[in-house]
Amino acid sequence: MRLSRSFVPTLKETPAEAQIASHRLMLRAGLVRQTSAGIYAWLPAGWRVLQKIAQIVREEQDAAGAQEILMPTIQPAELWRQSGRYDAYGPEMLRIVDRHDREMLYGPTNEEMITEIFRQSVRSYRELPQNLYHIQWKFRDEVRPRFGVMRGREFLMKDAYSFAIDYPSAVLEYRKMMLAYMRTFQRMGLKAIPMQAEAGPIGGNLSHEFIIVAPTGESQVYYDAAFERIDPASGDFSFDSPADLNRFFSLLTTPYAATDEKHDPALWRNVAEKREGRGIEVGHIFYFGTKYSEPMGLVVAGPDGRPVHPFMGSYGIGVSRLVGAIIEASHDEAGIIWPESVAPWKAVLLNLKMGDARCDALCEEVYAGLGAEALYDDREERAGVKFADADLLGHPWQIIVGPRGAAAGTVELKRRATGERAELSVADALARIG
Ligand code: 5CA
Repeated sequence: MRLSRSFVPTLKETPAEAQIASHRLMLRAGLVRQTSAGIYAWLPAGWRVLQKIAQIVREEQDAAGAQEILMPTIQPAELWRQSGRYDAYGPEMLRIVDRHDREMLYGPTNEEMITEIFRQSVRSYRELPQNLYHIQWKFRDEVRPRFGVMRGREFLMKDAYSFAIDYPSAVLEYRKMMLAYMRTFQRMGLKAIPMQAEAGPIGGNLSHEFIIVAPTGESQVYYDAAFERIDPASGDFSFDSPADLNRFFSLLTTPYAATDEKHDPALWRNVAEKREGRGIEVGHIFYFGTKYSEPMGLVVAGPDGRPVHPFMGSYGIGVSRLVGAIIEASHDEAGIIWPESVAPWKAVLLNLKMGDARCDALCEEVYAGLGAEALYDDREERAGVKFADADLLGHPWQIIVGPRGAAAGTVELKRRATGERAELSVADALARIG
């Protein structure tokens, strides 16, 4: 993409309303703009990041055997009356009345709706287990939306829902999601720590939060460094092997990890390598058995012909929150430092002297060689402005073309994460970027 024709409205000044680095940087780098309290428009660079994150989430859900669907944002109140949550959910739910005076709501989550879909369609234990997910906008009228997309009112969530005929097979679905989550966050350059959690308004009796450690996290966390050595991407764990899933689960749940409320200094004393920090919750999973299938009358015929209420779980990832969380985990004074897997563009090409025939020609050659994952800063701007915007936007690679190099047929390649620079031929620079 040519920056001169793109909508990437960067800001030099720090927006006064932004309290934390990710919020400031998302506004300054032109990723998002707020349109109402806690509601954001995603601009081209931000939208590219959001889609890349969603795609990683999608690939790992698919690998775990979950199937993608898309449920509506608007739901009938009636479904929530059946589960008993309509009144319980309180003022966080955005309630709407249509022209026929029917009560509707903008979904904060979809347990009721997916249970209704299953109730219409599934009859026998032979059709289970199933896990269905979607990536869809949610609305929660948070009392205090803050920190930009980290605690928004409208936000993008991946939510998956599993159905099983009995407890052991429900637990396997839960453990598959744990493995999928660890792989998902690892691909985004994040170290996530699963922590036993309260189930809260989703309900149920088994629940884990996935926390990434960053200085601006909302809660204090304590954990054993053993987590940092777990490699979920190793070929040792297969979604098809219950033994692997159980072994992975025990690797994840044996080392000490706790949030402030649950922190036990007595247990902590026995941890060899202590780690402590602030945590951002990027995912939350729940097993809640028949909490929805029973009141909503979802039944299937069990192996012995008797009716059974399926055992359910739900599994959320904060897709839009992850954009902020990744920035919190990876930035410096100058701006964002994107992990390559989610960067809006893999490389930026800086033409330091637009209009100089050699610079322009060399840039066109490099730009053609880079393909679709490149942004070409072809604006009529000073070099200093281009350097600052490149660091702010956090592209993993910068290719800098100036008159001196252009005369010699070389470019400067800079790696954003380390600041390393090298003077290279075009071919070598392209090879290095890969
Ligand atoms: N139904 C369950 C699982 S699908 C559920 O809704 N879980 S949740 O409430 O924990 O939300 C899942 C994830 O969405 C959270 O872990 C968090 O990462 C993200 N999330 C929740 N509320 C917000 C919010 N206000 N803004 C941005 N992300 C949010």
